[in-house]
Amino acid sequence: MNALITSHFTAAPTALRHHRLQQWVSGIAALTTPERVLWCDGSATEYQRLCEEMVDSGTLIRLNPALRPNSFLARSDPADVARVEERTFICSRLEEDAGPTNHWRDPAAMRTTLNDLFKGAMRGRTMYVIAFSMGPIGSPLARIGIEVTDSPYVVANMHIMTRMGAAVYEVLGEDGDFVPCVHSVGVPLAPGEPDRRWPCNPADLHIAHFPETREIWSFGSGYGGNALLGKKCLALRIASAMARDEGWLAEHMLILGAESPTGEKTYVAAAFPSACGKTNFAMLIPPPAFKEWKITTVGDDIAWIRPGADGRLYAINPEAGFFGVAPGTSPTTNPNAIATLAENVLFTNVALTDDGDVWWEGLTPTPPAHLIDWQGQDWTPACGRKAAHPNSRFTAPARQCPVIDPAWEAVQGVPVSAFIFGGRRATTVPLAVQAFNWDYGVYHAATLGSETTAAAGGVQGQVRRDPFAMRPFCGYHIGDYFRHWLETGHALAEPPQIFCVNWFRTDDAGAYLWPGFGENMRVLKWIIERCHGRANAAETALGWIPRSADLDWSDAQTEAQAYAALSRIDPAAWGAELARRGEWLTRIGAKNPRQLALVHELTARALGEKP
Ligand code: SAT
Ligand code: MN
Repeated sequence: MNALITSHFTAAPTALRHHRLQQWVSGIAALTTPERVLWCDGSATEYQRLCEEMVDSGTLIRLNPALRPNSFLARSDPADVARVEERTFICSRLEEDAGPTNHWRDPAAMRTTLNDLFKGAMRGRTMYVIAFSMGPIGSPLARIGIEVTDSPYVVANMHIMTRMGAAVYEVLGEDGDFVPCVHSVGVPLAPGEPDRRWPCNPADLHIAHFPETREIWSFGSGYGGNALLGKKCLALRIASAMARDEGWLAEHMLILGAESPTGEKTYVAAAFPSACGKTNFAMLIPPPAFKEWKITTVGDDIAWIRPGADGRLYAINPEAGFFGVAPGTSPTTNPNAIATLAENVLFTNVALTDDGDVWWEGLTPTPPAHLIDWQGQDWTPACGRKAAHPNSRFTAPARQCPVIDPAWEAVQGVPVSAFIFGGRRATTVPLAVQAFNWDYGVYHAATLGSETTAAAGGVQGQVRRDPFAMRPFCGYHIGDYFRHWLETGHALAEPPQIFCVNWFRTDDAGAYLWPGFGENMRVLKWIIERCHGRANAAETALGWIPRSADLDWSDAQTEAQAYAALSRIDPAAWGAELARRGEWLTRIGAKNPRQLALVHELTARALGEKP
């Protein structure tokens, strides 16, 4: 290896004592031939230096420090704006271990492909070494990853999204375990060749996971979950495989705390597909009639959950920041997110205002008269284009959230009383249902459907099955995952209650029937009361559904009539829904647990359908 080795450490990192890590980094450098290797220390000084370098190179624009201190805007290549599921691979030894929801590749063949792609891939660039902890440092639930990357944008994001640098090397010691994560934008530079603002190589995009050897290799994209490998790649795909083997759960869930007027604290974890408002729900502000309730945020995207000695489940948020969808986030929809974004934020693909701040669709009711759009073009309200990309994002430190839960970094996690599953469904699915028991809940979650959105990279309005909101994120066979969920719940003395919600039901004209946002508190209160055995509900074929009288409508704008439409179980619609669910369960094949087929049959019979 001829690369120059440097570091932002003032003293040598203890990593220099971790022989296996040294060897591994040397090996990657020998393969990718960067100009230099830089060991990151995770300090604020390092972050500043990286951001300044990126401002100089044109990758970042510094926002007006008077309006948005220490914040920057990045504009990606228009061909690199979202996670790419078609190019995301699970490389388990056996194809049947990846299952029907994953793109499988033979690990040996993938290694050959990756070897070719990564050979010399970092030429002319710096290879950064990032030691990061998913989970509070020192938590028994935390895991360490080492990402090597040739993207300074990735390093800056990892500074916000993870705990990284010096403290992680201390935990790692001389022979601690880590998940190796290799990332390159896939654009080597010839000597003297000028760099692009956002180098990427979509034609050769590969996001490869080796669940058996617990490795991640990502090539060709600098964006979000494709490149910040601690997030979807480690904390969900690889962690789900670890969790299966070690008896815990790695889930695509927000975690929130709710303190009742009497001071009783309840935590719930909720799974929704990408871009269904998880961040908004996690930071919910109750309506005025509920002002005695306090909602606090533990996490907005990922939960690692483990059985405790008391037979309950305990959850941590493995992340340290929010990588949230910007469009639609406003002082009305999510004031807590807006407050979180006051300073120290990296924005990606939002619009730039004339006074050097950011704007996106929905931020203000009236757009500014002039903007520079996410592609760097002049923009006016009449131009017919979106100013911000629909999947534009903010990367912000979680500690800046005004309602961050006091226990959000508790090393043992917080106790989970309820799981909530929700999709985006214009019809069919009622506002709220409580599953009869664990198996019914797992059935509902396993057959969860959601209409795809442009932000999630899909076709608008098509229902796709997204079991547990984990379809793109489960690192092994989804049927085995369902079995793991059933077994985990059966072993608990006090399993959480399971609920399904749908904030997105519309009337025939396509208008939302439910106001959502803070009003979701009415449903959340019912859920919490149900967990404590205090609220009523009606038994239906799907589970326990709140009657209008079971919900707290204090100062509500929603009419009881609207609630009838929101909670209606339409037999024709459910006939079609059950047929789709049946097809889906069949697609999962022999690994689908028998209990789920049985619950499907019981549900169909209860609805008066032939299963
Ligand atoms: O880009 S990410 O994968 O992190 C966000 C998402 O699509 O859920
Ligand atoms: Mn997500």
